[in-house]
Amino acid sequence: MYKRYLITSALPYANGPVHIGHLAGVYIPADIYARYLRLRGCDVVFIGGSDEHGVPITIKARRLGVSPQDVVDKYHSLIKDSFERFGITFDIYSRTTSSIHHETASAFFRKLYDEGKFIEQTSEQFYDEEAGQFLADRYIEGTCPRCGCEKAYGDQCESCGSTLSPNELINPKSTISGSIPVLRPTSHWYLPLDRYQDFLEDWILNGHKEWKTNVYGQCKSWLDQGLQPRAVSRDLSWGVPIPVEGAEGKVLYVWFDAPIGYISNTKELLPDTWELYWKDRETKLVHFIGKDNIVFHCIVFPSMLKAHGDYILPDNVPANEFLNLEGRKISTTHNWAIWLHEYLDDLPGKQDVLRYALCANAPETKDNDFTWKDFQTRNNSELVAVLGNFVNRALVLAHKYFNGKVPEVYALTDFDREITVEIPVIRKDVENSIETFKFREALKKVMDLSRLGNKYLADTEPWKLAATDMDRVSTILNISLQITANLSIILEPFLPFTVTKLRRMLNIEALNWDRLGETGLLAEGHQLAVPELLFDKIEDSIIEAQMEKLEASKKSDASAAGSVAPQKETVQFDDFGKMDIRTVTVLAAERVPKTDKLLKLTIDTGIDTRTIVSGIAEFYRPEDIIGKQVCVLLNLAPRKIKGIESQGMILMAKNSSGKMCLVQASEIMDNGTEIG
Ligand code: B3M
Ligand code: ZN
Repeated sequence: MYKRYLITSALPYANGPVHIGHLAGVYIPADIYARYLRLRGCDVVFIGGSDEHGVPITIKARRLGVSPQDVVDKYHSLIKDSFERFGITFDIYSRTTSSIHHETASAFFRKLYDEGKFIEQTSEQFYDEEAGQFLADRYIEGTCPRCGCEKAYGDQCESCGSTLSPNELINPKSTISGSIPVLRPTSHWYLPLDRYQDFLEDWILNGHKEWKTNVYGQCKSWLDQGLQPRAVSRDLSWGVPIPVEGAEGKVLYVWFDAPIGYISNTKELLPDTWELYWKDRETKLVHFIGKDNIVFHCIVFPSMLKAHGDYILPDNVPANEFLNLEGRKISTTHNWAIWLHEYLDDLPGKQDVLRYALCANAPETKDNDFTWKDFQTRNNSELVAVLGNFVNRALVLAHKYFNGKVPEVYALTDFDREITVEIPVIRKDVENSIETFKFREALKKVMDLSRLGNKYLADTEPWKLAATDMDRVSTILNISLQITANLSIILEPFLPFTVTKLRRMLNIEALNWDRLGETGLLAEGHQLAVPELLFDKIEDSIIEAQMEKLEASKKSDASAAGSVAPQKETVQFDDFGKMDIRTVTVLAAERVPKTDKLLKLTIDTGIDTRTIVSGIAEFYRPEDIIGKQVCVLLNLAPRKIKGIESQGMILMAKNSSGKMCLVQASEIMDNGTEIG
């Protein structure tokens, strides 16, 4: 064993909530590992945090008309709270917008810069002259050269899935101003990964043959292709500013600063001793991540650490594959996910059921599928029928025959011995599995201990002996209860909430891992508490409700993907003629306080100046709309909205997924011009 352990788990982007895929792939395995090592008395630091930089966050902010800081503040607390409620035992969960992170990442860059570890290169990149800024690939939209979809992004077409580069787009347009971007030279710093090729080949391909095959294989394929320099800076205003003179308007590339977040968060947690965890060779560093992050954790970050020189390298990177949901890829954009905060509200008190189902079905060696049916079966046929049933029988019988006191052991039979010698064997197996990052195998063996208990009770049938041989009943129940006490140790890394309940029922304190295997954990005569059920059966109606919820999101997504609303009833010309629709100009605009969707607009109608409240704040910021000429239904009866009288309605095009845009005349007309 190592002297200390530094466990990191990928820092989720703070631009959306976390879902079951995150939990299964990263946080549950990392938490099991951390809890296990702590139980063994090891010195462990478990680091988590939010990744709060990067272009998608700025895009989300722009779309919502709020600042990137607002976006990350909201999701950082939501994510942090979800993890806490699932019992993920981070020693710290911090964030990359913290000042300590900005300082740490900045100093890291500066040291490499001063030592000449970067190369500087100039390239041509798209620039928005109207907005006065360089455009990240995501900010450029155009026609996909492969499938003709008109809404492809500069880095990817979501319609056909092709990876693109912005100069392949036909008719590229800036999504910030709508103008046509031009190419402009810009210079950036690159980490010359090719210089680390030999070191990486030796370190990974020769030195870490024990890594999981998916991880090792991905690294080998990157290395076989030959590594290229990678840019570590971006022209963007959101991120850690590049600490070099003349680099105004440039920030660290998010994948340069994010892994440094592991270091910053350790520093924040342990201001005086953090270096022991990052620089002492007797520390074992393990990164828990998903498979899309392998190259950054096995190739890029180790090269950064190597370039810096002072740091240890990861000992292992047990990356997982992906978890699908009911046969489809989990997707935030298509709302195909089980969000952790919603699960916690919909199925209160069932954290361990999900922890169990996700671990039992973890995508360790290949992509796996989560289904609600499997979740129900895992609960009903394994947690309830095996684990819960055994514990309940042992406790109920002890209450029935011995008033809830742990009974004495009389003569042991060969069968009793056969059963009890199994416990240390299971313990060894579980240790081996956890230490080699095979958590589903470990959990299976943990469940073998409750299967063993069930088998013991089924074979000895103490309830049949009560009339004839109370000494034997006493021995059998003592052994059964000792097994439940062993379960309270071995289950802890996996099902911590259940263990708390179990300990309460057994009326014992937490026991260390090294006690696991003993048959005298509960003293004879020890008073047990009243038994409760460890798990409840999950009825079909609960599962059906969750399935319906998913189906509903599928339907709304299908309509978003192109179907249009059917034509409304026929109206007569006179009906239409009653509507007074005109061109008007927006003079002023402001957000309506305490709402996400509403803007208060002051408009010049050509007749008068009036106020209209419009639900477009998700799509337009006040400054985007001031000065625009738009179309308004003038003679709509006035209505009070949030206490403001709205005199008319701005015309908007709205698709079935709720996206809206303004309707405008194709040329500027006088205000008050009638439309018909
Ligand atoms: N933010 C990427 C992801 O969620 C990411 C990981 C950073 S770990 C330093 O896939
Ligand atoms: Zn395409």
